[in-house]
Amino acid sequence: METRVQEIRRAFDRDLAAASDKEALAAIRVRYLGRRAGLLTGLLKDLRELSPQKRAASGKAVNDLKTHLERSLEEAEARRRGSEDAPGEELDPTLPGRAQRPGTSHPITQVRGLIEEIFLEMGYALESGPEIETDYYNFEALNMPPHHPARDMQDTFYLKPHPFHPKAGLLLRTHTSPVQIRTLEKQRPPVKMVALGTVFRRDSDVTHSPVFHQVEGLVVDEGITFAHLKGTLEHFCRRVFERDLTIRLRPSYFPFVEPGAEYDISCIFCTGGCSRCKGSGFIEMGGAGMVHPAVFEKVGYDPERYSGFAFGLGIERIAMLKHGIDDIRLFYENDLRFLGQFPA
Ligand code: 2NM
Repeated sequence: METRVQEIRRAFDRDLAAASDKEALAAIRVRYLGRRAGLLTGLLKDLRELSPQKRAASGKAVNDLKTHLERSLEEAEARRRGSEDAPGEELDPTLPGRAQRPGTSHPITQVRGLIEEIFLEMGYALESGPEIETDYYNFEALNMPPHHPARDMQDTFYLKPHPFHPKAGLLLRTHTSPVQIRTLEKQRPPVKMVALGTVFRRDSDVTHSPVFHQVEGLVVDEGITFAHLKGTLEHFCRRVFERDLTIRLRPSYFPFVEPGAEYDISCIFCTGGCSRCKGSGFIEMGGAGMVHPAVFEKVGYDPERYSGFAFGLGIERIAMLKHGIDDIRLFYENDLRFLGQFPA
């Protein structure tokens, strides 16, 4: 009898070790503990046929086996349940996958790219320069001496001297015009360039950000006129807004141009008057003018021989008009509900 008990125990241990899933465990339970034909049930039946003395001797072995079978199976089943998904959390392979939404470039970057493309088509060179500038390049070379009142409109951020930039009076550029000055210095006419980049002003509301992006263009050669300027602005604005429109120039003042003007486009939202053009039929775009002789003197160009036009505009402003956005801060909040609306 004891031999039989040992055989069953060994066979059970072997079967249990080999059981890899729920079904295999269930089969083992039936095979060893099954009430009608289980191996243990068979042993218990045999036990009843023995004489009282033999029964007492073998009884303990059979009982120990019973405990072993029940405990081991119980444990194996518990381990098995633990490694399964909790009820209601089973993997459902029929569910659709989670979409991977590819990123896109920022709407300002997209509009910047479009503007670059348009000027490249017209034969302009793209130039760039530092965002930290000297007073000379940001103001003085542009005909704004130290106490010039025009500096008030471009209040900016000044850098304290630091071991890495010990020069006093460095500032964050308030426009990209310093790039025009640097280009005029390193080149001789004909000059035909645009500078696009980040600029900084102490200014903040729904249409003004202390950090924004600007485009400034400059063409210098013999015989450049105001007519060239107007034609250039008209072509550029038609291309960027993808529609027929007209340019309106209004006299204005910038220290670095003479004559100077602000330019508008005929309203791209209405034909007569709406809230975006405030009933005027025109939308402000930027400033422009003929390069001031004092600027030419600073870079060593003969103002009697050369003339040039220059213009500036804000990239955010173009993006807001193109997409009908009314709050500039949306561009800087990095909210994907906003940014996701500009697939590349
Ligand atoms: C503007 C408006 C008018 C401008 C002038 C120059 C330079 F350096 F050539 F003199 N660069 N940019 C200019 C002229 C910029 O933006 C509102």
